Amino acid sequence: MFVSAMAKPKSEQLKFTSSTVCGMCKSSIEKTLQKIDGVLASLVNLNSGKISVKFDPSKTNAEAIKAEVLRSGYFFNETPPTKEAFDKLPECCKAKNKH
Ligand SMILES: [Cu+2]
Repeated sequence: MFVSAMAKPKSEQLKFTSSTVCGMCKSSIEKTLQKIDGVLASLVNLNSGKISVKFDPSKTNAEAIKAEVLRSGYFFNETPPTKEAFDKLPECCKAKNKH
């Protein structure tokens, strides 16, 4: 009776856009995401800034992932990163965020 619910894979997907402007942004966001316990896979599209993350919902959640992205100095959709984190970014990575 509950077969369909039980067959659901234990992973959820989170999609957001960020402020990636160069290869360094891409790799630092990837590193940030992969450090989070429960993140299974991440895909960062440098040109569009679109990021998708697959995670185990029993270990982490969208809010935690968002917090890590902001702490690493990058936008999570319209939410700007903390100033401290942003200031630590290499100059090249700040370009898009100066607007
Ligand atoms: Cu960069």
